Amino acid sequence: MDRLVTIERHILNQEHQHPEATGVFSNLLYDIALAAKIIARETRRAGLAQLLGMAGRINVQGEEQMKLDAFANETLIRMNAESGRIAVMASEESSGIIPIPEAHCCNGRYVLLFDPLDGSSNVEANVSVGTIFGIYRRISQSGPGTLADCLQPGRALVAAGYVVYSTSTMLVYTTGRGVDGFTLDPTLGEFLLTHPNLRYPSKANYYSANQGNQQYWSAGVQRYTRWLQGMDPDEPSNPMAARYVGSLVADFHRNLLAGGVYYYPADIHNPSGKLRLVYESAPLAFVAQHAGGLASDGQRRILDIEPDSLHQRTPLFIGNRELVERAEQYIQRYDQL
Ligand code: AHM
Ligand code: MG
Repeated sequence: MDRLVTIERHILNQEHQHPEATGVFSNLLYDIALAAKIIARETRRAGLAQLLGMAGRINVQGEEQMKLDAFANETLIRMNAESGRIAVMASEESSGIIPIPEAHCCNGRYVLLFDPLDGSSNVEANVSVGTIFGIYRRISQSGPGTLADCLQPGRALVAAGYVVYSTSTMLVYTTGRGVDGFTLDPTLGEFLLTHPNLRYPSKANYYSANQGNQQYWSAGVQRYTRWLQGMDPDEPSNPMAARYVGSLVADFHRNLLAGGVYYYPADIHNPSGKLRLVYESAPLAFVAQHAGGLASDGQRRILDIEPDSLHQRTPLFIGNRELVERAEQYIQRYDQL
């Protein structure tokens, strides 16, 4: 019989590889896994509990906020605010930094950034949604954590990951030593290691983009799309299949397992694209990088971008390395830079 490895066991095994580890970081990862279980439970119960529908609030991005978003946001905040492990947090659903109560922040060594429920417009249609998180070391020396703690480039991440709430709940994360995936066994209430050492397959099968926006894309992105479809007359290629869930986490996850590229480029209405740098693009870029993939805004590596503000947006091309590099080449060749 295969060895059964729970996420707790896995985190502990990793901690043992670091003799200097104090266990604080491990406990932070447990807290996130527990928050994911609570959100997964609520996602399943959403219909029954009449949580579906708009909460009647507008979030900081000017979008209608679903009740499940608010629940996921509050769960992550409650789980981490008083743990003593975190100096400061920030969330896509909160306008400023989320300060930690004075009594709990000062010894907190880590910074937690998250998109609590990504793809939430899909909730009503029973389509997969997700949580994305990134963890940094604080850079401020003492006292409450600061905005600067939250505005670090993705290359400084110490861990990042995501949770997909779907036919099963999966948590995928990396601390920079390989990417591992865990599936929640609902009968045990445990995340079990089901996808150790995830790597992008060398052959990519899918591309994922909202082609309804195609007419608004730059010439380079439009031409790149034709190449993905095997229709660039100058660069023969095999056509790839299109798959677009509209939940970044779900599209990213499928492309990680089956090989592919997700992109949400800039367009004439949204010159910086749609996705948020610190809550969505940078954490997934860190996962992609450690699975042998790549993430770019079309010109720069996502992990090298220094954020200016919490809710900053960025174009995103993410997935198999060759496909992302190819996007950069098309943009360089066909767009007036
Ligand atoms: P959200 O964080 O408000 O849910 O927005 C992000 C989502 C991504 O999950 C998804 O890939 C994208 O927005 C879909 O956007 P669109 O409907 O424009 O294709
Ligand atoms: Mg999101």
